[in-house]
Amino acid sequence: MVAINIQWYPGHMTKTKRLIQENLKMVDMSVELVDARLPLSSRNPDIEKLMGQKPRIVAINKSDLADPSVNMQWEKWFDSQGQKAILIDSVSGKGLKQIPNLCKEVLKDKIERQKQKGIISRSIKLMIVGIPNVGKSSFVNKFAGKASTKTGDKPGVTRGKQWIRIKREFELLDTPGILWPKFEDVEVGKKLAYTGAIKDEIIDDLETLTCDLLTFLASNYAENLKNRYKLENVQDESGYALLQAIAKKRGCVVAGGELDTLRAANIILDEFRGCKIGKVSLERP
Ligand SMILES: Nc1nc2c(ncn2[C@@H]2O[C@H](COP(=O)(O)OP(=O)(O)OP(=O)(O)O)[C@@H](O)[C@H]2O)c(=O)[nH]1
Ligand SMILES: [Mg+2]
Repeated sequence: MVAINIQWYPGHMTKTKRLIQENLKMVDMSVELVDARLPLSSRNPDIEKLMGQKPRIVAINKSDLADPSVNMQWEKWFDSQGQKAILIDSVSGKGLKQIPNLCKEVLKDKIERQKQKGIISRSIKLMIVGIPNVGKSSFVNKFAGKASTKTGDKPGVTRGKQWIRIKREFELLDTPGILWPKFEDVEVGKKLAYTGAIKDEIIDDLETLTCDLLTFLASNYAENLKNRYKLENVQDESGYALLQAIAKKRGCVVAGGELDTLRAANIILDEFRGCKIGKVSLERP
């Protein structure tokens, strides 16, 4: 079984929680980013508590990496929960054009009240929240139309808070990602690890993790797996047999001819994260 070191709760995450609490009063609403491949597992239950009654929209990011038909189901699901949600891709910018109107819709009453008080041109302050590596800074940059904040393909890039002003109409507060201290549900932890939201360094067994991913792919995305690694049959194979087969195909061998399954595991995780195995959704509503 894959174990994730739950002792891991860096000090900067506690700091981030405090940062969110302290700045909440200053913002009008929040945009919570979730990962389209795992919209529920990538939601931090702490954020729910931290945000309280603050108006919020959910931006289902990285939709370009997830299964398009499942994406649609998620958008509908959030809607059915009374939560405004929108599918976006912060790299191409798809869906981002709708964000301003969505925010104004959510804040309709507040804007109306301000108008009556004679306040008209005040900018809308948005706090961008979400787990590490979900694409918060990329979202901010794309929304701003310029690179205003640092991004990176590993968790923990943004450290402090950062305000970015956008054409007087919006002000965005980028925040560092926060994860929750305990992964009570091993499945949640594993899915986060597949996508790279949890650093590989704190996962005790990358090979077992990869075997579990392969088992999932074999039963849900068999064709993708077969095509990528030129495999004949995947459905009846164990995760470990698949890992070995892929190690062989990719020439992952060490001196003496033994298979280097750890190297193969790293390749597979990289390719999964890079969408080379195809658009995959790890959970459905
Ligand atoms: N394919 C794809 N990649 C994305 C998308 N949004 C962000 N990324 C990539 O995801 C990685 C993380 O992006 P960041 O914007 O740094 O994520 P973050 O949430 O700010 O991360 P932290 O600051 O570490 O919490 C980068 O490699 C981005 O290019 C998206 O919609 N689609
Ligand atoms: Mg960031």
